[in-house]
Amino acid sequence: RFLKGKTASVIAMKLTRKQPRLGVDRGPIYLVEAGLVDQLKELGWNVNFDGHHQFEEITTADDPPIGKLKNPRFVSRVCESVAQVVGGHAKKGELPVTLGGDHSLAMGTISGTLDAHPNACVIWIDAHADINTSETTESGNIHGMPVSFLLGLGDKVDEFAWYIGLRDIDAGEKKILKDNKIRAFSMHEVDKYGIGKVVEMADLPIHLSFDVDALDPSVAPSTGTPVRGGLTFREGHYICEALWETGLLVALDLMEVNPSLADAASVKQTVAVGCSLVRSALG
Ligand code: 5AB
Ligand code: MN
Ligand code: MN
Ligand code: MN
Repeated sequence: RFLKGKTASVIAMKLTRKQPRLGVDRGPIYLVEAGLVDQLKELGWNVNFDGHHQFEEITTADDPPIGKLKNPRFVSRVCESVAQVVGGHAKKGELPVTLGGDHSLAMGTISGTLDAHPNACVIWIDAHADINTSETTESGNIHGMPVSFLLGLGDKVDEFAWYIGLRDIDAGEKKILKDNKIRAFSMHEVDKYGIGKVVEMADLPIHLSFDVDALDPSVAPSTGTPVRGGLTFREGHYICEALWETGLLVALDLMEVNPSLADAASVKQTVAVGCSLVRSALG
């Protein structure tokens, strides 16, 4: 309903400096090498491969922490350019699929989506809330903060976030969720109501930001911050399928695939699950 035709733009984000555990930048390369673009073509999409974006010119800059925030200038400038790339595709009526990479990229992807679809809502599938602020963060890693930064942008982002799959929330984050009346479905609700009920609620353009660590580590082991007790293979796919069926999906992020954090078999498994989630979300 919000797209013009069936064109997806695949944007692979290669970047390194944002997490202490390096390697998350290589995730997108693996996903593309696994044949994701051709797989989407087989599903009937015109695919615009927007290449592996690199940010070397930004990484060389001197970037000492601001307060607790690590690599703040780098992250902010990368996200700015991600926003332009995603927004450009979205405005043409395409469905941007951004592969990551560090989840702080979602500040860029979601800003881009909102440029084209100002009333879009965000569905955040994650083991974590990623809503720490520069005050509440203990790690200083910006991938734990994108949602609070986005909310901070103010009135543009009213209808903001739902969360599904939460099971590792910091104390400061819990308060933010409560104070902002953000609907969060933890694994407790997924167990209690079933994943089907939990996804039946959107009627706005949907930006799906899927952190692969929402899945159980037995399903997707190659990721930076795995937490036990996650979504099953089927639950993860069901969410993607159900969102596709709404006809409202306008953008997708698949984030936090990190091929440097596991043995070859686990990497292969995680990359395969990642591709398969994207295929499910795109029909
Ligand atoms: B991810 C933690 N809450 O703020 C923090 O993988 C973890 O994008 C953040 O969801 C995990 O550092 C970020 C402890
Ligand atoms: Mn996470
Ligand atoms: Mn995340
Ligand atoms: Mn992470």
